[in-house]
Amino acid sequence: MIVRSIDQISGTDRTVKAKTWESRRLILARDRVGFSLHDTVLYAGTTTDMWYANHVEAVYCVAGSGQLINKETGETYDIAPGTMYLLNGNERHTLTCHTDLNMVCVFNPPLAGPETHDANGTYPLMTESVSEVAS
Ligand code: 9YT
Repeated sequence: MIVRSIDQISGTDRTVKAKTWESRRLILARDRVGFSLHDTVLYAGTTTDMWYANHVEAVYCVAGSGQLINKETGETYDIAPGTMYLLNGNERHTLTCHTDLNMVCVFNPPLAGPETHDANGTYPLMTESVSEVAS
């Protein structure tokens, strides 16, 4: 069993900051369970373009409000506590934050740890051996 808190991973390589968000990566590839689990805060007033070409991601909103656009279809969705979206088709999407948005995110395959978005909003596919080096 693993028990781990946000406080314990603050200031470690499990906490990754980008321009529009901060991700606390509670479970990573090095934990060897087949997925990663992140507590993410996206900052109020920001818009983030993303395209997880190499991963499936489920995102569950626990606090805040915003708007999601599926760039493949043009559909828009209100994001609020209790709403989940699942990127099961590598969809390009945009998330706009009306307030700070607190999201719980699950990635498969699991992230290795240091991933941030490239110019396309994509995370690289990092291997287990890379994640071992990072641990
Ligand atoms: C909702 C979303 O994808 N935000 C970007 C950060 C990402 N979820 C992460 O690495 O935690």
